[in-house]
Amino acid sequence: AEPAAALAVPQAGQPGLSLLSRVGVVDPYSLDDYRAHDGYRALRRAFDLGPAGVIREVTDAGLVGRGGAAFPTGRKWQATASQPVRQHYLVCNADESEPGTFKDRVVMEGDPYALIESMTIAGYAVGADRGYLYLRGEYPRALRLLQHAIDQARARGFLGDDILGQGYAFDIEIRRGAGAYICGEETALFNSIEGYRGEPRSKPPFPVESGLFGKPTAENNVETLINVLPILNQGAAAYAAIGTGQSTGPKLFCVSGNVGKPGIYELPFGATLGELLELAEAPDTMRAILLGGAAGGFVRPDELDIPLTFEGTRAAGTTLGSGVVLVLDDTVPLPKMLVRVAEFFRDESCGQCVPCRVGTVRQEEALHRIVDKTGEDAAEDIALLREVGAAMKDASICGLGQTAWSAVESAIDRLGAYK
Ligand code: L3W
Ligand code: SF4
Repeated sequence: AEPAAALAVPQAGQPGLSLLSRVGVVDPYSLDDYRAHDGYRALRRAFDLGPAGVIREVTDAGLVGRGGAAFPTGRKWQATASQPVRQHYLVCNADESEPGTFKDRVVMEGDPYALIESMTIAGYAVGADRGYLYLRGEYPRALRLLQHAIDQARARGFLGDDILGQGYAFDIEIRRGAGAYICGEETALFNSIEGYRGEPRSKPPFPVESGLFGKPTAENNVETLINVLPILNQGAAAYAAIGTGQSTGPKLFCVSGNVGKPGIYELPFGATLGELLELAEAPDTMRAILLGGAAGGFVRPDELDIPLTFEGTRAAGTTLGSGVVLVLDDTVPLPKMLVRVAEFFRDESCGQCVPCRVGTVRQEEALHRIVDKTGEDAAEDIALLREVGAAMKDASICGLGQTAWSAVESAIDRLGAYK
């Protein structure tokens, strides 16, 4: 049996600028219902603007990537569009696998046509005639809905050789992941689509220059892509007026753990962690909050004034990541949870580079020893963890190894774990 989709709680409250306004409202199987709720208005505007005009709007809106790294989307699209090689690709990263992240699933299951329309606009902007949607294998309901949406869109002229009679050809193919977290790393994802092992490539060259099948590729997260709809429908200025200078627009947060109301929350960038946790009914017994998922970091309950923006979390020495907010109360045994995080990274390391392949094993061993030796001095193992963590951070090829020690480090330094 498939688990039900997570609770969706629209909070942005800005008509036309909410990412979740159709979720739970439209019939996700109906193209007509989607069109009756503003669907395919943005694509028509995109055709009016032309590819360069779309990129200008996205750039002026200040949209940055929602997968965690916050790279400017307009810059990525411009860099892809300007490559002289003829074949360009658009890839949607829907391999949502960061522990605690479930926002893209809610969008794909509740508003699948929005993603298909967004990919079509992105493909048009970057000069791609083919898009790949790389979907987490454990999302069977999303697969069914998205495939249905693609088939319907194609049958009705919203995909295919001559979209809406505008002479633009674009089609989308879904590829399913097979359960490897590392395939969410953009270049491992390309390798997976190409039929190779899901191992990250060294960057540069960046995908905008040499991505899928060695061709210029724009790769974006689901949430990043669907932001293009309010940007084109309402205009870049209205969009950029939401949030802060460096983090514009609405943001989806995945709240889970020991809270009264877990689910997806949509807030304008700039709300504080405390405001979000009040909506989610976090308890007084809250002891720690994990921001950004397993690759993120812990903060304390006395740090609730941290603004939920990329720059605000960075200034506070933590990360927004992909929007994970996981709450732990006083019943959670933190040392055991850290062992679980370490097991996860050891399991999911692709093994390609030494710092990560060996470091994730050594990290897990040290954390096990600390748990097993309760009451004894953990100083020696903590020193080893720091040394191994620094090597992973500095010398790993990709983000997995570079962040495999982040949660443990923040637990030691911010929460005073093992004291
Ligand atoms: C052209 C340059 N393109 C960078 C592109 C690059 C990529 C994007 C970001 O993600 C994050 C981590 C965690 N010319 C470029 C350029 N690019 N320089 O910009 O690149 P990068 O390398 O900074 O990050 P990344 O390795 O793609 C790692 C976050 O992931 N994370 C996990 C998220 C999980 C999900 C999920 O489950 N859906 O998203 C956890 O926090 O923050 O920053 O496209 O090619 N000069
Ligand atoms: Fe593979 Fe880890 Fe190296 Fe990334 S850091 S390439 S996951 S071994």
